Amino acid sequence: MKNCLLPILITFLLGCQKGPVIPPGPVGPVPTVQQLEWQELEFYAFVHFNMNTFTNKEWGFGDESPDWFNPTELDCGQWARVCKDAGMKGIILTAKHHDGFCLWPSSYTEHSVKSSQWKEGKGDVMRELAKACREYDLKLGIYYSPWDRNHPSYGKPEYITYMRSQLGELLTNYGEIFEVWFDGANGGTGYYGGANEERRVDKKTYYDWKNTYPIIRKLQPNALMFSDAGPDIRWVGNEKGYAFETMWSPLLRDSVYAGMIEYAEEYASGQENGTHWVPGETNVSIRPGWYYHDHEDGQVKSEKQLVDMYYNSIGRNTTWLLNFPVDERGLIHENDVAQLQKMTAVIAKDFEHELAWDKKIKASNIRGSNFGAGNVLDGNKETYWAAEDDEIAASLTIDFDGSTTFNRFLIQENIALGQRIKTFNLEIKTEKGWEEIASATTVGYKRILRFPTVTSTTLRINITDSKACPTISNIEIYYAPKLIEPPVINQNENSEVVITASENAVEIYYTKDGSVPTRSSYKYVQPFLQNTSAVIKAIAYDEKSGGKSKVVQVELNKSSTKWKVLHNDENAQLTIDGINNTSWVSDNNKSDAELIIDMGENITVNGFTYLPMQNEPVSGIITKYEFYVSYDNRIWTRMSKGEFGNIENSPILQQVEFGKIAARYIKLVATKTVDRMPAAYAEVGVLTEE
Ligand code: FUL
Repeated sequence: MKNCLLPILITFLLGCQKGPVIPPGPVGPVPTVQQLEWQELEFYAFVHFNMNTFTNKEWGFGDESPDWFNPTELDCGQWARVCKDAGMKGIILTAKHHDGFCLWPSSYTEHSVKSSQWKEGKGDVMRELAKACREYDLKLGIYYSPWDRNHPSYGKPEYITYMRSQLGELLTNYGEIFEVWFDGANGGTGYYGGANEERRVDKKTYYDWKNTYPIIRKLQPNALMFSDAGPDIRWVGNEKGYAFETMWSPLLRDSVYAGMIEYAEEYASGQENGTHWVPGETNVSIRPGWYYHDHEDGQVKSEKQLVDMYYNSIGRNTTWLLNFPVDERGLIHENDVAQLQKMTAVIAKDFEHELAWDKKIKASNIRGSNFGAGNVLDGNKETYWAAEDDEIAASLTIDFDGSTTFNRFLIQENIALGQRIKTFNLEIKTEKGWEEIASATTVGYKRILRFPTVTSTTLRINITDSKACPTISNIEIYYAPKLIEPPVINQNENSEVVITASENAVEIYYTKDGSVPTRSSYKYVQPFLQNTSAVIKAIAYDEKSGGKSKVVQVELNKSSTKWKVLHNDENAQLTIDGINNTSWVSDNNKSDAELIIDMGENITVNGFTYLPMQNEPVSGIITKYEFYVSYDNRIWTRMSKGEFGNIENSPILQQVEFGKIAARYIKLVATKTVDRMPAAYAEVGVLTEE
């Protein structure tokens, strides 16, 4: 009798519990405790502030005088306040950039703040920032450039000792450090203590990372190290502010080294079969350059660009490291603060009301009652839904209990057990049955999908392929209000103004006299001729929602109409057409590496500008140049010779200043391009004194 009852009892209990309650085993590499905590920071700041701030460069050569470093109103408290208000969790400072100047009074070099006039050599930016971060409860990180264009020993074994000693100072004197950022740019020309030469290093072996990492670990066990190759956090392979659609945190780490050419293409998105947990970090600057240049005051990224970056970084399984080029005063510029605040306001609105938290949810499969579907809506990151071991495709269905309108979907895997999901899609119930509204690949720590607004009573999330049974810790659903983007104003080669709206549904109004456009201004219907100087301002209105965009404005200046590029190829004129999206590629002859412009009259110039090609596929970006002026197109005076720092990763407008000189002709000579292809130019111009 007893023996007969036992199997019945066991069957009954299992029936109630549905399957075993043991958690799924880990799949592939898993994060460390430190990596898990770091991932939750999500959003933190980069500050590029160093010698380049005062020399107006992106990369210094290493021969700069320490005296030039002299902020007038340095206030790290302002940086911390701005970051804290934006919901950022930490600040990483360029303690030493490629030019070797140190923001702290290092005992191992004279090339530091201690030799500057700032605070009579008694200042220490690292200390001021550490204090501000403590006050505002922010984490502190350091950027340390392994490449040092100032140090006499760079390239020799002694330099590694120097680098380690400096890291020792940074990692012991400023409290807890959360991230140590190693740049992949390594080796090249430099001052090197006066040698003025090119020094190449073997990026794989020179820094002896194998023995350098443990030193850092010992001094700061909780700090994570960043580089292309990790070991803890990896680069996303671009400086434009986006991670890839498919983003695996596992990486084939042993195949990667910092600065490898093929990294961006082959490794940046991680690998499904990656051997180590090395999650991505998306780094981008709020302006075109990493360092402050006053000519970029009007080029701070727009609200729309920043919002896109949020979704394309944090929404794609990476953290977001947003850079502020702190200015010569030592402050985050007002324009940058304003744009940052606009972005955070949009994001706050987008995620204001969560729509699924109190709704009914069921799963196609669960491994046991501890792993029920309700765990994804309970707001507790420790609990999660898991399917049975061999279920690599499964679905969750949310019943909204009435029609619900939404356009954002947020999902998180329980990454403590590894990243699993390979593909998933979303469907809503319609009168005709299930209709797919979005599909995507990886999830990881967090994935956010944006899609056109839909209304339905029911949402189904289908995990269509996974490395092992899915484990989901969180799902959130939102309705984000429409962001109406400002129109884009351009002038074509026939001097016609073309205004384009971001969406068909909106109407555009504009003015030509500098006044603010409203619905009573000119309504834009087609391109119009504008062959005199004018300030064009435009605005977009969405009749349906009643919303309007910000006002956008351009100054159309016809002063360059007297200009002519002296070249038989008609297309060479594209380099002075004022349109950034058109460019001219010189052909292979050596003489074509020269671009000569006749400005039509003598002009007093004090610099020149070069904008590399902006359209993909980009080629012929000039890295080294010479710039000449002439009265007669026969006798030329060289005004400048040099390199455009970081132009490969960041192909932005380059601005080079020199002493005032009157000239009618200018000549830009490309002596080296990034890919050794013929030089290409989007725009070339001159700087003139006001
Ligand atoms: C790059 C550097 O060369 C840039 O100057 C900047 O620091 C950026 C964050 O990383 O590799």
